[in-house]
Amino acid sequence: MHAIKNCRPYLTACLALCIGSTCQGQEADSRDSLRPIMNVPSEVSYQSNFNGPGKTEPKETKSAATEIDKTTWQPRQSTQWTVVQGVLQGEQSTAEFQAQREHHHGYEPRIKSLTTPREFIASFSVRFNDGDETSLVPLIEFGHHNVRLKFSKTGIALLADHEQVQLAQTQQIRLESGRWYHLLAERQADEFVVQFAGGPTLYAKHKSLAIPVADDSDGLGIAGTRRGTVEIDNVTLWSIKTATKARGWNSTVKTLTAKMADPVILKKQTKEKKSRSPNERNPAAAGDTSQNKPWIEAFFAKNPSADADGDGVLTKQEINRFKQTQKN
Ligand SMILES: [Ca+2]
Repeated sequence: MHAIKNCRPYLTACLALCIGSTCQGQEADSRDSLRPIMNVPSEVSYQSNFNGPGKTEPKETKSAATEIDKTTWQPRQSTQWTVVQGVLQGEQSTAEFQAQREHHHGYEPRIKSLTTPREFIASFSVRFNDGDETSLVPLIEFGHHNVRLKFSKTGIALLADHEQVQLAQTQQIRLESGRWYHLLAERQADEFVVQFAGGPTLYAKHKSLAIPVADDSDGLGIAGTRRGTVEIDNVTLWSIKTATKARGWNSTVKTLTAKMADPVILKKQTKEKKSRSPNERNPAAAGDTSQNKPWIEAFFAKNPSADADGDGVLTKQEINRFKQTQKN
């Protein structure tokens, strides 16, 4: 009732959107044809094509890798991210890091955007190169475990509420190594819609979508294939005019929901997830962390395995527990 696998209805919508522009199925054309269908943009909160400040050099201009801006992007699980040849590129963590860890090894490049509004319009390009698909990755999510697109060789599933429910899925596009996916995603309240350039569009409405993620991890997150690389490009994030819908949304959503499939319940929430303490879920609320205290950052560098929950942020609580286990 709250989900849809939608292919054909979108073609009509796409044709309508594409009137007046070229719609020859070319990738760039079809990327440019993506327009918000649910939300009305307010302000751009982030925009980059990773070509450097003020530069518009073509990708063929091979330049050395540069460091990423960590005020806007947060690598997870010590995976390695640089800006190279006009794209944001990620690979797995180092062998040294992986050898020290018992979990959250960083086998898949993972990154989180720190500038995604809670309600947003997000347009970007992403591709996954080489590596292996697992039951968890590759994925694109908005809010950690909140609403997630799981890519696989058989299709793409739209999962929500800690991956307990599948709200939509498509077999029209699948995980293909080296293929660029251009997409435009929108969330408002309990609704989420994502358009892939060239189709399809996936829509979902579920009460869990409206609940902010407890650990302040509400941003766009991307994880690649195991031991593969990820490239991200052409990112624009907008805040939206709240409680306002784009013109035509009422009829668009009717089209989108006409062939809605029922949600598929995948699993019950585990007790473990429920029982995590607020501090574990919210490093910022834990006070001193590797993000604001140089001594904790230094401790983290020497003892990466102290980051028990593997979220890339070391808290004082984690240090205390780590010291306790060292004594025992
Ligand atoms: Ca670029």
